[in-house]
Amino acid sequence: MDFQPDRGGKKESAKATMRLPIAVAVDTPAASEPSISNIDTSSNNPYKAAREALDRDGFVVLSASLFPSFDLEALRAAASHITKEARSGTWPYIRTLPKQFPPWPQDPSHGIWGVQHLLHPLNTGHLVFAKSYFDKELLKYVAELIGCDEGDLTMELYNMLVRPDEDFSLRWHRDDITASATPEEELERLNKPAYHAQWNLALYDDASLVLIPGTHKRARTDSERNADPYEAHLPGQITVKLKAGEVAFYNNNILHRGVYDSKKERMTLHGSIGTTLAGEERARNVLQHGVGEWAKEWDVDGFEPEMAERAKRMRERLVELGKTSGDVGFFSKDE
Ligand SMILES: O=C(O)CCC(=O)C(=O)O
Ligand SMILES: [Fe+2]
Repeated sequence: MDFQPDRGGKKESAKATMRLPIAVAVDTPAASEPSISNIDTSSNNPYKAAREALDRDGFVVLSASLFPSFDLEALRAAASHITKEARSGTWPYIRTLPKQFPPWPQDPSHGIWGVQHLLHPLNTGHLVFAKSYFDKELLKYVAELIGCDEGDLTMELYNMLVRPDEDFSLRWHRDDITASATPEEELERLNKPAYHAQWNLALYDDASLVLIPGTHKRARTDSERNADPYEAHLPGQITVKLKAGEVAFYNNNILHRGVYDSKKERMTLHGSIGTTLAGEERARNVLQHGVGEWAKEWDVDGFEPEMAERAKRMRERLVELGKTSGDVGFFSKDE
């Protein structure tokens, strides 16, 4: 993880420009800026350290050494296979350019930036992906980061973010709070528990995720609110630089964007897990991706027994969420 110094927004309002001395102060890394957290095996209690960093900064990077059972080689092979199918139109669950949010048309002719539903039983590599999604060690972090028992964990999403064929970026956003939300509306959601753990597991080095630490706990400033949606440099932003095998957990309502380089291989597993404590708070964010449709038919054939048990229970909680929440619609259907 490197600090990426801010160069100031070009679209600041007159009001924001008047506060220039403060904006200049942000240019020099200040003591109040969150430290970049990279947790590894040298931590006495890496679970607690990860939770503290996530609560404080809204994201945390965990070293590959904390997940010895991840098989990068097998994951890369399965990832390449499904990506090839996705680009050729054989795998219908894709994120297509230039759309940012679901639903995505199933036509890959303008290129893709994501492959959806890695755990779908029709994906020939689904067991390889399941091994990483239901990994015992990963789930221990997930429960600690959410602040719930492992018995409360709910299966959500396992997708993959891939290199687009042309440079492409996502606008600044929070995953489940609209850009038009008032500061009060932003705070109403941000003051509640996150109720999920979302992560990026990089299979190749990845520097695509850009975020502003601390924005998971506060409303946007005037300059963030008034900035161009694709503003390249907002005060305090950092680029999350992951080496292959590293995992970044982040609160998906942190202010963030994706900036994608078509010349650089990207295969980053993008997962989320929820909790029964959330009630229906997560329903739209998860079910809008269509996971409910196949998860209810899914069995855990081929899983080793202990993992099958965990997976079955987590799957049941997802199916239950689908039943109780009914039609959830989409977060931002046309964007
Ligand atoms: O590319 C990334 O890591 C971020 C993706 C993202 O923000 C999203 O899918 O909402
Ligand atoms: Fe996002």
